[in-house]
This record gives sequence, structure tokens and C-alpha cells, in this order.
Amino acid sequence: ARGGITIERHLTDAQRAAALAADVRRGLTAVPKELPPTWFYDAAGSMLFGKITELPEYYQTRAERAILSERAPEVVAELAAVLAGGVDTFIELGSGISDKTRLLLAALAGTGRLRRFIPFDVDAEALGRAGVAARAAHPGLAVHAVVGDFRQHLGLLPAPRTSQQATAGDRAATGTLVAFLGGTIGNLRPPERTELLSALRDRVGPREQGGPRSGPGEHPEPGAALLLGTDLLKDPARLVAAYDDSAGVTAAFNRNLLTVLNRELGGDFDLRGFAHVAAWDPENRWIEMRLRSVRPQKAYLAALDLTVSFEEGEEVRTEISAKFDRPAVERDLAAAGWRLHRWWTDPNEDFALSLALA
Ligand code: AVJ
Repeated sequence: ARGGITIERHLTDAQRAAALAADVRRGLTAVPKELPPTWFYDAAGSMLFGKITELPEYYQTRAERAILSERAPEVVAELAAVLAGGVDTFIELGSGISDKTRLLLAALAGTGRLRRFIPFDVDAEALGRAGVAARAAHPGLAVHAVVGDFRQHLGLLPAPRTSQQATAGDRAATGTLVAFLGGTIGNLRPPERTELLSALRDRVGPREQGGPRSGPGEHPEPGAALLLGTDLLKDPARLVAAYDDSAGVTAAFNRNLLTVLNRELGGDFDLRGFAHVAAWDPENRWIEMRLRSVRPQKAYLAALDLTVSFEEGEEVRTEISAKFDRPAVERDLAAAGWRLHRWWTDPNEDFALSLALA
């Protein structure tokens, strides 16, 4: 703890290394080969992603920021209307230190109800910076950062405060807002999306039994809301361009994964031996990033004592990024017990922000 900030680690450096090793061994011995996008984000990868968000072809970050800066007051008013007592706890998944977080925090703090900010991320350093920035802007705010992998550690989020735990003065203020922005949910396959959204719902939503009810036969009073950012379906040519930009930043981001493997697992990948590929999959409605071996080659990973062979033209899938329309978002939410309440898009309808209730 330092100055009102606590950091809870569910992913120590050793656990992180073990998880990377397991993912890489599984993925590079599978047919076809695949690596999870989680491991893109070392310091260089986060820096490259930051550059991606400023590329002319990569509209997503600008579109989501535009929605948020226009709608933040509306989002907060909506939350005040549906969560008795407003939002007392704000959880952000995969937060980094975005200006979007700052926008939301400021709008929520303006209600005078916000007590706790819980940023959740794999990157402990980014969390430290997020915490310091949040405290500087909002000195009374309790910041409880959680280091974890949202694929497996959501059960470890602090439980919502019950009305008994809240003090008499703010008894009603027990509402939780979870934000999962940036379209990152699209990195998950449908069953993983349901798993994540269900885990969230179980953690922050009202209990099935004995939860507060507004009246006989009505919905239980929602104690939690989810603000979800999703990229929308559009002309595949624009999607491919967004993942294969002309300046080659996304290609460098993709290849950086091999640098991570070389450094963390004692690998000897030759980065020049792999070409960046971005392809639209119309059946699955997702963009895929792949690394294509430009010649037959082998790589050795000392930490795994594993030799991996690649044929010429063989591809390793490194990321899927699913694109949605409103019915698809609604379906994913409903499958996990969330009800879509409001839907906002940017004027060009490139990106959507959904407000869902538990
Ligand atoms: C940060 C996961 C939302 O899927 O668009 C950007 C990552 N990959 N360019 C995305 C990414 C290639 C990004 N997310």
C-alpha cells in the first residue's frame, strides 16, 4: 500500500512465466499453431499498441473515445437512474492508463458517490501508474489495483460491499460499474466470452436468491452494470487495413511476440523469417493476425527444451479480433445473464458502447 493505493497480485512474475511457458508449449505443438494475444503486451508491445491507436487506419480508439467524451454524462445519469444510490465501486478490466478511464472516473466522481476504483490488468507497472494518476485527480478515492489475467482471475476481484458493510450515511451506495473497453472482448472466442461475462456477472451481480427485489414479479434491483466496448462489422477492406497498416506498425507489434518468446523463453526465432498476415474470416466474423513462416525453418526454445519446425508458408495464429453487431452483443450478454440496457455508437457506426445490467 502507498498513499491510499493497494496492489493485490494474483500473478507473480513466477506465475506469469509459468503461464507463458504453458501457453507457448501448448500453442506451438498444436496443429495448426497458435499463440494467445495476452503475451503481446511487454513494454515494447504496449508502446507499439499505443502507436497503433494513433494510426489513420486504426479507427477504434478514436471512435470509442468520441463516444465516451460525448456520452459520459449520459452514461452516469443512466447509472444513477438504474442503480439505487449510484456507483460506489468502479472496476476496469485491462485498463492500462487510458484517457478513457480518466473521462469515466471524472464523470463518476462528479456524482459524489464513487468510493473505490479497482483497475485490473496483467501489467503491474501500468496499474501502479493508473493508481497514482487516479489518486492525484481524485484524492479521496480508494484505489485497489489487482494484477491478474482476466481469463482466470476474475473470481479474485473484491466482493461488492453489502448494505450492511456500507456505513449508515451511504447505505444505498453499493452499485458497481465494470468497464471492459477497447474491444478487447473480441480477442476471445464465443465460449470464452460467455465464461468471462458469466464470471463477472457472478462476481458483481446481485445474488440469485435473497437479492433485493423491487416488488413481486419484477426484476431484482440491479446492483451492477457493465460498460462494454465492441468493434462493429464493416467493410472487410477497412478491417484488414486496420490490422495491416501501411506504416507497418501492426506488423512490428505482431512480430514483437517472437521477441518476447526469445527473451522470456530463451528462443532463437529469426524475426525476418516471419511475415505479418491480417485476414478477415467471414464465417466467424473476426480478423485474424498470423505470422507466416517465409521458408522452412526451426526455432529452439531453451526454457521449454522444445524445437519447433515450420514449413514454408506455415502460419501461427496470434490473435482473433471479433467484430459485432447489436444482436451479437445482445446474445453474448444474455448468454451470461446480462441484459442490454443502452447502446451508443459513434456517428460513423464503427464502434459501440453497451451498457448492460446484471
Ligand atoms: C487491444 C485487443 C482491442 O484487437 O484491435 C490492435 C489489439 N491487435 N492491432 C484489437 C490489436 C492488432 C486490439 N485490442
